Amino acid sequence: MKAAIVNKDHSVDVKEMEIRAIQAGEALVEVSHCGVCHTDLHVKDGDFGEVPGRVLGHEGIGTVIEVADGVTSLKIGDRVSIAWFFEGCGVCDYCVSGKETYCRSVKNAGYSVDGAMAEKCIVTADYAVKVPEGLDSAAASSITCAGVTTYKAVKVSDVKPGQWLAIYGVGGLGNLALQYAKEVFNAKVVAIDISDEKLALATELGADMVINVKNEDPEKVIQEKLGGAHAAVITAVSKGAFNQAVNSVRAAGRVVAVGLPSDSMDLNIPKLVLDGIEVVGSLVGTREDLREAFQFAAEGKVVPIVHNRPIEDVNDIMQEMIDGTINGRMVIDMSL
Ligand code: 8ID
Ligand code: ZN
Repeated sequence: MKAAIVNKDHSVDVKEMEIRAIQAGEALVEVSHCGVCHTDLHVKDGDFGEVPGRVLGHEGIGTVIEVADGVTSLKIGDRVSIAWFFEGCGVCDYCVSGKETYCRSVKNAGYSVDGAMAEKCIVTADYAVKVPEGLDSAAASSITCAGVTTYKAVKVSDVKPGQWLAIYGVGGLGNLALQYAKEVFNAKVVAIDISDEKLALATELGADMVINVKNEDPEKVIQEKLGGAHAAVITAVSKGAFNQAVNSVRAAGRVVAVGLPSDSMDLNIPKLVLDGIEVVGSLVGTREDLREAFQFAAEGKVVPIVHNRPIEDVNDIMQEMIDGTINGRMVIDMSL
């Protein structure tokens, strides 16, 4: 089968490979779509460790074409997702207390196991979340990482209806953070980015205020105009945005870190203590979070902005992501 595979030199090749037979507990999925997430860039660059030979992709959607004997959670013909949270151990404290993405034995698609930028993908049947009817596969693909991650991050921010949420970065994740914040959590949103095109999209999607960091200081504007945001979600791949987010929330505000620049952020200790600021990381979402995130998209509350591309474009797409020219998400469509 054809697959997008990471090379030793951090490049990606689309080439033919053999896929092994499925084993107990597994299912074989014929992939139809897989979004390209900025995390795929971090993975291929070795930001979380070197993974030569790995098939990328964790925004996968496809149809089950084979199940191992004894599998009851999936059947042939089911439409399912292949997400970053690929499998947990199922028995540890994290797995049994609603924190399964933090399982210490977790497997991640397109990083520690082969992912969905391929014609076929093997999944652990009990962990492949079904896609609701009425949600098309390209849109579902964008929800499988960008959607669930930001839906969960807004949940973690604990922003209440009518309160202000600052969203740093309105890219593949951020545009969905904005939609979930507005349409599901009924928050007010100030969107911050470095690109006028992305901020124009944010305005179209209902942002109550937009700030281009290149023209204005978001900390100053948000403190002066809003008295500080109640919470912030950072999807920007930039240390600067993390520092600005801390300085743009009001006292007792919560800052949710989602973006993954390989960097450290500054955290002024007196500011942290005297203002009671909370800084918390948030990693994708559980299977239940993904079911919920899918459902809001199926109901049309959240509408992923997707552009379908052939798998051969994977390197071009990654370059476009670095250049910041993608509005929404580029989705590999295996039928192209
Ligand atoms: O579970 C998680 N925590 C998780 C899940 C999925 C993705 C984390 N991520 C991480 C990715 O690995 C990546 O580091 O979130 C980050 C964003 O992923 P993405 O949304 O897929 O990337 P993108 O489409 O390139 O969007 C990034 C946006 O940030 C803006 C860009 O203009 C773009 O709109 N941005 C940047 I880069 N620097 C900025 C800055 N200084 C900025 N916006 C504001 N200020
Ligand atoms: Zn992702």
